[in-house]
Amino acid sequence: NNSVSVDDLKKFKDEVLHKYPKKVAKKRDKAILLNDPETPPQIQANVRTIPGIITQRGCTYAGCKGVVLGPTRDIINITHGPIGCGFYSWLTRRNQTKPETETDENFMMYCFSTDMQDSNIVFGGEEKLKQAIREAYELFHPKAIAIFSTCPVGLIGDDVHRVARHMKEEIGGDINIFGFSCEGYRGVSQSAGHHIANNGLFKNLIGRDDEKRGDLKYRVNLLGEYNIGGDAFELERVFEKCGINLIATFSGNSTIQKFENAHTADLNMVMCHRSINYVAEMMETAFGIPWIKVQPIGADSTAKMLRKIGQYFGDQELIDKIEEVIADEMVAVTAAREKALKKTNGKTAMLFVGGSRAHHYQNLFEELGMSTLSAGYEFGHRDDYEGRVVIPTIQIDADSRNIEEITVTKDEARYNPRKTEEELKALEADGMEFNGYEGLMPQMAKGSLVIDDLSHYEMEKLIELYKPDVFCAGIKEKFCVQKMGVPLKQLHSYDYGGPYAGFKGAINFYEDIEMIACSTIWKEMKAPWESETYVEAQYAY
Ligand code: CFM
Ligand code: HCA
Repeated sequence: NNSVSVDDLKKFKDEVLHKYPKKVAKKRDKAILLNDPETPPQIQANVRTIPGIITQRGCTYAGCKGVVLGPTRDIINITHGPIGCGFYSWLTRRNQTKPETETDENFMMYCFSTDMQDSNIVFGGEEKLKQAIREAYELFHPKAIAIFSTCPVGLIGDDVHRVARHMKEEIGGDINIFGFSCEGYRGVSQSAGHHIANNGLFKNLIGRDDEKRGDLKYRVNLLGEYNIGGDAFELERVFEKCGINLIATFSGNSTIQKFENAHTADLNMVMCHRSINYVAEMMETAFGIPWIKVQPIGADSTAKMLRKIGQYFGDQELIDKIEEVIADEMVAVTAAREKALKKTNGKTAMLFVGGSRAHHYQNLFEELGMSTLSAGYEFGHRDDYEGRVVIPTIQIDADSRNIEEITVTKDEARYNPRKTEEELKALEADGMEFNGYEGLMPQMAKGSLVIDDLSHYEMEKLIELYKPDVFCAGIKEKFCVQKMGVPLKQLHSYDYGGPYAGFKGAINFYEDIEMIACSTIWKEMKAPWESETYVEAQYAY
């Protein structure tokens, strides 16, 4: 049985909720739901985690420094704070990068921190920060330096923006220095850090280089793709094969130059909406670049993304080329899928990750004939769960972009998660065709269990009751789950594998899931010495 019945949910909720204090139980109750894809129930999301519950979430500094700015190789990222924040965010997120020449700058393997001490906390750390910037500049002569605030910086009131302005003046020349007030305690999760990072990208980098657009056709940006395990490399390969020109990826395998040029693109494609939708909206407003939502996780949805691009540009030559590429790539994909399907078909999965992958990776499981019994985000917002309206993008003549062409109604349509019948009619009257909803709940089966900000205790209960064939989460969950006899696939770091995006990525995923979800080793959880008869037999003679 691949869905959870109302009775099952009741059983799960009874078991879990009665252990919590009354107030906590009341709050958690609103974050645990049975799905209905037609009319998704309202979920509690993006609210404060209950202290002590053992959440999977990260902090605002992680969302800003680690997630959004981290993958850009030629900015020196200085963590202003005690050494722990810098050290624990040093190369842990598997965002890869590939400098184009041997002399291209790449600072990603370094960890820059002001290493604040007691005296800096008491007397202020701005002088130490200035000194760190001088030192970094003298050693590397970078084009840009970014400063990231950790919790104590906000608490003692160091002004990183003032320091940035001061040092820009002191160093002079073209250097770009800017700060982020991304103290870990801001907001309720890393999601606040994404927003702060998006604002900083827009203010300090995007659109600074007004290079003429040349004769390059089909210019696109890919937003919300961070090159984990080489995903962006695979997507770059696919775009190139189709003749689509990728101006910038935000921010996998990116450079300052790419951001500065990003405003010359004709179209923005948004992959992880949660972490980068603010940039998409700001670029649409300021430069008139429309955006579309894409999901290049899964071979079928990668093909769908390419077709959307073809349709957007409406050029028959491009459309034909895209079909040719899809047909070519699908040969190997289909062979790998058929091989894996023999074993994976009918198996079950659970996904509790971040703010978009718990949704997108369901595509790959569907392709493997596997159903998702339960899923949820760590920090997704209600629209990520309940779905956003899918409306076609307006086509704008690339040379006459202006703000007026973007109607307010259209922006609102994207932001308001669900619509009433009247609102939908009004949209249609405005000339917009309603194409359903895009989000986790609209895609999941009726009766599947949706849980926001899953606690450790709830995770253990889920596994005990439903024993999925594979559980997808992160490093904090991995070994606890595996000790319960269920394989855990990390959907953050890919367990050091990948890429999983695009066509080749799908093939990698099929192979990896077949290997871990269909292995019989998980039934051998009892060590030989735990079985009395075995021990006795060994010592009997
Ligand atoms: Fe977007 Fe991401 Fe995710 Fe995310 Fe993240 Fe990540 Fe993630 Mo880890 S940006 S929301 S804050 S897809 S780091 S690359 S894997 S939790 S699901
Ligand atoms: C973060 C980064 C993280 C952590 C992954 C994990 C990532 O939240 O700061 O817990 O395994 O993808 O590296 O989400």
